[in-house]
Amino acid sequence: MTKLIGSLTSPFVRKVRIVAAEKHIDYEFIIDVPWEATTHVPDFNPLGKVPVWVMEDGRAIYDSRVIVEYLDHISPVHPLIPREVRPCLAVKRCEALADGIIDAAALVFMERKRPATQQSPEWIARQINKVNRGLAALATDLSKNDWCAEGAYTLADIAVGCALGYLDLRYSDEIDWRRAHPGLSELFDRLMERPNFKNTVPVV
Ligand code: GSF
Repeated sequence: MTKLIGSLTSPFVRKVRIVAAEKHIDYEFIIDVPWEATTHVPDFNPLGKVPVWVMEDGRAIYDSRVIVEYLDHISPVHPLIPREVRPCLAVKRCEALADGIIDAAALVFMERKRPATQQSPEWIARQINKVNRGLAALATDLSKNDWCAEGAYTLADIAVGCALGYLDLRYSDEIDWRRAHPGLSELFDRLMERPNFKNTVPVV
C-alpha cells in the first residue's frame, strides 16, 4: 500500500492529507517527526523533510507540491488543479504564496528555539514581513470572492487554509490575520466546515 510519511503538526503534510482525502486516495499514514533522533525520514528523502509519499513500488516522492500534483493526476475524482495553463498558474501561484508564508513562519519558530543571545531580531523581522506581505497578497487575490482562484474550491484554497491553520497553531497571540484580513477569515471559516479540514487540525 502507498504510504504518507509525516507529522501531525506539519502544514505541508496537512495539505497532502486533505488533497488525498478530496481525491479519495487511500494510503497508510506513517507518523514520523523529522526533528526526532529516531526519525527514518532521511532514508526516504535526503532533505530530511516531510511530507514524503511512498508509492506501491517503494519509490518516494517529495515535496508537498510534487505530491499533490501527482495525486491530482492519478485520480479523476474532484480535480483540484486546472489543466488549462493560465488557471493552473493562478492556483499554483496561490499555493506558492501560502507555502512561502509557512516557510517564513517556520523559520521564525525555529530561530526562537535557539538561545536568546544567538537569535537575530533582524532575521525574525525579515521573515515576519514576508508573512504579512504574503497574507496581504492572498487577501488581495481573494478580494470578495468565495474561493482563492478560478471561482471554485481548488488546491489554492487547501494550501491557504493550511497556512492560516499553521499561523493559528504557532502565532495565535502574535499575528492577528483575522482582524487584518476579514476575507481570509471568512474563507478559513468556510474551509473549516469541510470534514477534511476538521479531521486534520494540527495536534501538538
Ligand atoms: C517543505 C517541507 C518542510 O519544510 C514541502 O514539502 O512543500 N517545501 C517542502 N517540512 C518541515 C516540517 S513543517 O515545517 O511542515 C520539515 O520536515 N522540516 C524538517 C527539517 O529538517 O527541515
